[in-house]
Amino acid sequence: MAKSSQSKGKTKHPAQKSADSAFKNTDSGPALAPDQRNPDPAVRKAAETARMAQSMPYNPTKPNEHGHENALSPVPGATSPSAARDALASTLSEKNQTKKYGDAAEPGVNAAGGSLNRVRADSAGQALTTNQGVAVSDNQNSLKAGLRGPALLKDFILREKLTHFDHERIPERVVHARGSGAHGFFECYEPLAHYTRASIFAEKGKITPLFTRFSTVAGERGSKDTARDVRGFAVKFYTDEGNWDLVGNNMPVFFIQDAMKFPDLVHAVKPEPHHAMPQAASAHDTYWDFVSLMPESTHMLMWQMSDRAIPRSFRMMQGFGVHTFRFVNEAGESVFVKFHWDPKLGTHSLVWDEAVKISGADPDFNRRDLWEAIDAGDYPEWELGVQIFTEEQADQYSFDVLDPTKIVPEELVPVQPVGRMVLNRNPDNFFSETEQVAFCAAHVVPGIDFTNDPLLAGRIHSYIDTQISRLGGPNFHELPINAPLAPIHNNQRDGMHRQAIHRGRASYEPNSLGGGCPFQAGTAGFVSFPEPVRQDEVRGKPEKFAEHYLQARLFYESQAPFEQQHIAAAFRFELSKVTVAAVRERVVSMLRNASEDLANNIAEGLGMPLPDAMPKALENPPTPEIEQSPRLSLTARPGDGGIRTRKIAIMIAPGTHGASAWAIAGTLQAQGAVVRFVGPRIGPLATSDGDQIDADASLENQPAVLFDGVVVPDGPEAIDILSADGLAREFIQDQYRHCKTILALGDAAKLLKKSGIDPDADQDPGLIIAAGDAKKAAQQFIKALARHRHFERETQPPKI
Ligand code: HDE
Repeated sequence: MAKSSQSKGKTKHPAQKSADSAFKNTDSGPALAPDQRNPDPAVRKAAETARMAQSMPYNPTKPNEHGHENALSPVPGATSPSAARDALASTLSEKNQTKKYGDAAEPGVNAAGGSLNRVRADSAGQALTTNQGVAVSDNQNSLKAGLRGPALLKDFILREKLTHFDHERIPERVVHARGSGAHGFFECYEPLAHYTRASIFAEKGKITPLFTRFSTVAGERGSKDTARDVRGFAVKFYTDEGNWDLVGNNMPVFFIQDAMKFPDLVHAVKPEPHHAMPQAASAHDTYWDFVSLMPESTHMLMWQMSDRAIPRSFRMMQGFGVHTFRFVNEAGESVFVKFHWDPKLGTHSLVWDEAVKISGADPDFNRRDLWEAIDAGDYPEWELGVQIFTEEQADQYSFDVLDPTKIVPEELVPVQPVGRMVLNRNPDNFFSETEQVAFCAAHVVPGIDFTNDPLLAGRIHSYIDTQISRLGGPNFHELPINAPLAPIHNNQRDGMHRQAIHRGRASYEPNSLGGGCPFQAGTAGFVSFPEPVRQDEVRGKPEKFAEHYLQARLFYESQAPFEQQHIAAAFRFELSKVTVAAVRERVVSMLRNASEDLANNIAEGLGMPLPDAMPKALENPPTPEIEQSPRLSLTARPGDGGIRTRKIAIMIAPGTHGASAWAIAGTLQAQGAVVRFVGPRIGPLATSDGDQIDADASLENQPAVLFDGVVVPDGPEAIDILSADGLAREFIQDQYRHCKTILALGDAAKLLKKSGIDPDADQDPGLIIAAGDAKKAAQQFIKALARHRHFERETQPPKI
């Protein structure tokens, strides 16, 4: 029951000239303020309100709104804190309490922000209820007039359930619709105060919670994970000075230079509008038509056609902030900065044939991999690195650092590690967390600022705008996954789905009736870097943006030979899917400006004459600083050399030598590999030594593409069975074609032969034929597996 604690104070103080009740009206009032000493709550509230208003006879910070110096160091807003809580209350009745409306807001607290704990839900031991909390007696039947009679309109339980269901879907992200996320933390290595006042870099060992979402760009929400595509790499840091979203990709450059072209790019790559095909693929006419008319895309196309576009795992790809940003320190000094994420496990990719097959065998391949690793306690980790350089240095480069189609080569500015990210908590609920998380390139914190990159400018607008339609209104920041840990206090009010219940009546600033709160923070808040702007308003690009090919060449020339082959093969595949020959020709003519070798290779592969090179926008390009950057090859980042979380198939059949199979499984598991016994069917299979092995996967349900390596233990009977099984042979062939490590023990060499592989072939460190000791063979296998792939095996076309 509600109880009233409101005093009925009747005492009229001699100094008071008006009736107590005069201060209980919500309109009009006496000329004189009430006496401060009157104990009547309404009168005291009025008295305190009057005092606050009087204490601010004018706006004392008004003069600070003018002039350059003031603009650089804004002052905190004026406040008149009140010791009397009631004075700032919306209502005196806030003292009454029930279980639902609880107590008055805690001083200075907006409970709509903060930890996820306040909204976690668990139904253990609970009965089913409606959304109104009414227990549901029967969740099987609708309410009917008789057992065979009509359903009744008054069945509010059925209607609530169906209505909610009818509205379960929300618009998917226009790009990056398919994604997977996880919680984790960032740990700062050393203070970076010299460069930035960003609080996450303030102290050695400082931990900042975060949520990261990886995504593909073109495919719809239910599309496959292994499409050839850029991967989004978006991190929301819940810093103690507000949320910082580093919304990057797994490639350090972008297709276009200006936000004006983004809708065109996305329309071109998405399924073609007349027949809505192809899904999650750039291999179609409109895409190649557009990019070949936009030669600044050439550099990004090299990355997109490289193995970077088909990562083995989200855990094994780099991330980049792409744009040049600014660090700003306490003194207001700024340097340019580029952000890099480097995975501890190294950078590893799939091969195309494998990616295509995985999209059928397991469209959730990358999502499953991330989830399983975290749940197994193998927390993925990345190092955050920064490239820091000054504006003066940037002016000397042959390229413009505001051009997002260019990198700053590591040879020019090394990457310094500044901290690490560990993802150690899977979400409880995909929709509430991964789907509702709203990243925004405009979310920066004091110490991090934008540059004039014209692509970034458009992003600063676009992300909030898109969330408003995706998440249904302007209050998406209050969704638990988006709410900062730092307190939120402002005068923004109302709108769809508002959660915060604001106390008090002053929702404007400056105010005196709310004690001046919330007041502007002055230099403690975000102060934009005062970059001078003294130019004509124009629609155009700086001259250096006109150079489109040098870094595309740099990337191609920096790749290992097998990577170059993969790039050529990817162009060949994509362009072979184009139906308009002139588009194909245009792409090749554009590529001639980046690499004659590549253009030739593609033209030959497509059976077309080499077209003339496309005229360049900049006839006399500058001399590039470097022509090779070994760090651009995936091979430069092998990782820690371990095999943790690598998936290994141990192929068994009735008659497998059990002791060998167990010995190998044990050795691999001890190194952290994920071992699966794959049989012709799942379930227990008798071994040759009188044991049983319970196959947890079958050749039917887990094809080769889902494994990093295969071991075939010995046992003549088993090998005969497997050799006669087309699926087993195909398994071995795919493992071989995809350059994975294969270990055949004893008789298992026969299965290799039956699969068309010459087991005597030397020069292939990934093909291990071992006679006896299974444990020793396992060690050899581990060493070979740590190389990820054995591309020396690869031929064009594939032998197997
Ligand atoms: Fe995005 N981008 N983008 N983008 N982007 C979106 O925001 C946009 C760009 C990136 O996991 C959208 O919430 C414009 C570059 C990622 O939720 C949208 C331009 C980079 C994600 C949007 C760009 C990115 C998005 C769609 C050019 C790498 C997924 C849904 C001016 C640095 C984040 C949404 C997540 C998502 C707009 C270019 C990365 C429409 C206008 C460059 C990782 O707001």
